[in-house]
Amino acid sequence: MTTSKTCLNYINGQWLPAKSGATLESRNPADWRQLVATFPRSEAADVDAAVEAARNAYCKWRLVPAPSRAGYIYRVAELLIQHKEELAQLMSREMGKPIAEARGDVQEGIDCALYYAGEGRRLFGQTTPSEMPNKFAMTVRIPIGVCALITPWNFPVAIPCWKALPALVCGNTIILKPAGDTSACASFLIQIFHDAGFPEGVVNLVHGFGSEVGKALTEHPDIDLVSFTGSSQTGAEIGATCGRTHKRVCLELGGKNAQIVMDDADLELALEGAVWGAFGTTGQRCTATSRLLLHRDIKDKFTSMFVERTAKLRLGAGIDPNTNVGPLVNVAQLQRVSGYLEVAHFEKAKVLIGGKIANMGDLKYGFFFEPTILDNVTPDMRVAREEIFGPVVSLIEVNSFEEAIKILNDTPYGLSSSIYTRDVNRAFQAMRDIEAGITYINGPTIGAEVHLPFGGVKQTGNGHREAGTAALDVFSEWKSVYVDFSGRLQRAQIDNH
Ligand code: UN1
Repeated sequence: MTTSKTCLNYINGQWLPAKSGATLESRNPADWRQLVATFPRSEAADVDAAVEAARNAYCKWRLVPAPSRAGYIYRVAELLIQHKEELAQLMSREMGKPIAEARGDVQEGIDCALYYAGEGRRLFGQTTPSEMPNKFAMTVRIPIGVCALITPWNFPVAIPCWKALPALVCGNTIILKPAGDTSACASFLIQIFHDAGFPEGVVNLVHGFGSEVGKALTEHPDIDLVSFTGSSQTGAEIGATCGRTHKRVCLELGGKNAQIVMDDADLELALEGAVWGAFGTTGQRCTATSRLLLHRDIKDKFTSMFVERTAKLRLGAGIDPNTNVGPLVNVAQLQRVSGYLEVAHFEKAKVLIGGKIANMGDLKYGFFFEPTILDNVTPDMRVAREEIFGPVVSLIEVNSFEEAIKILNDTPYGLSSSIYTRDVNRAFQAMRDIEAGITYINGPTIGAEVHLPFGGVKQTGNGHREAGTAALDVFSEWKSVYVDFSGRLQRAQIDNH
C-alpha cells in the first residue's frame, strides 16, 4: 500500500498550509478506500498572500531576459523527463487514467516545456516601415502581469504546463489553482518548478476545492489575467467577473465533438479512431468523441464492428498495464454519467452496450462506468447536444456528406471534429465547412499537439487559443514602438499631399 502525501500551498517560495489550517482529501478513484493526498482548503486570505508574492516578483521577473527565463523552463523539461515515471504513477493513482496515458500526459508537459524554452530565443516582434523619413517602427511583446491559472483534473500535468510555461516565458508571474481531485499531481509539478530554481514568488500554488479559490482569484483587483479550462457554466461566470473587473480572460470550455464516417471510409481505421476517441481517458477529455455520424450505407456494418470491439475493452485501475479504460474521476462524475443514461432511456435511445455502473469484483470500490454506445439517437436529443464527459457515445445516422456537416455543426460547441473519408475533395470541403477549432482528417478527435493552436469556436471558448505561438498572444500584449531619429518634429495625420 502506497503512503499518502501531504500537499501544501506554495507561496513566495515557501510550502505553507492554508491560513485556516483546514484540509481536504484526494482519493484513488479506482479504490476510494485509498487516500492519495491531503491538501489545504485555501480561502481568500491565502489567495491574497499568493497575489502579493506574485506581484512583488513580477517587478523583477519581467526584466529578466527572455532567453534566461527560458533557461528555467528548459530545466522544468529536464526534471519532468527525470521524474516522468514517478509522476505518471501518481497521476494514474490520483485520477485513474491508464498508465500509458498518464505517461503521455507528462510527455505533453515535457514537449510543452521544450517548445516554450525555445520560444525564449524567439518571442518575435515585427518591424515595419514608417510613413515618415528617418523614423523606425516596430512591435514588441510585453508581459501582462500576474496570471491566475485555473486547471481541471483530466490532464493534471499537460494543462497546467500549457498555461504556466507560455505565461512565464513572456515574463508574467503565476498562481496555479489546480482541481482538488489532482492536488498531489499539482504539488509534484510545482515541486519541479521549485527545483528548477525560479525566483521566489514567480510561481505560486494555491490548493482548494470547488469555486472558493477560483472566485477569490477572479475577483482579485491585483490579478491581470485569468486562464481557465473547465465547464462552460463556470467559464461563463469567470468571463462575466473578468469583464466586470477588467481582466484579460482565456476560456477553454466544453465540447460535443463528432467523428463522421463516410461510405468510402477505411472502416477499420475509423473503428480504431472511434474507440480511442470515445473511450480514451474514459471519455473525460474536452476533445472526446461523443457523437459518431455514420453514413447510412456503412452504419450497420460499422455499428456491429464498434460494439464487438468495445466489448473487448478492459475496465480497471489505471495502474494495471492491462487496463484499457480507467474509472471516472469521482462520485460526482459517476452520478453525472449515470444521470445521462437515465436521460437516454427517457429519450428512447437504444443502449447497444454498457449503460451502467460497473461494480463487480475488483471494481466495486471504484467509480467505474461501462463503455457505452447509444443508438437511435437523433440530433435534437439531449444526449446528442450536451457534454457528458464520460465513456458514452451516440450514433447518429446520416444520408449524405452535406447532412453530416450540418449535424456536426448543430451544437453550441466547436472544439474538435473528425472525418474519415478517402475522397480528397470531401476532406478539404469538411476542413473548410466544419465549425470547430480543430479538424482531423482520417484521425480521431483527440490528440492535439503542443505546437499547434488549441481551442474552439462558439461556446467552447472566447476566441483565444492555447499552445503554440497562439498562447503567446494570450500571455503578452503588443506594444508599438516608434523611434524618430530625424531630429525634428514629424507630424502624422497631417495631410501633406
Ligand atoms: C482536454 O481534454 O482538456 O487533444 C485537453 C487532446 C489532448 C488535450 C486534451 N492533447 O486530446
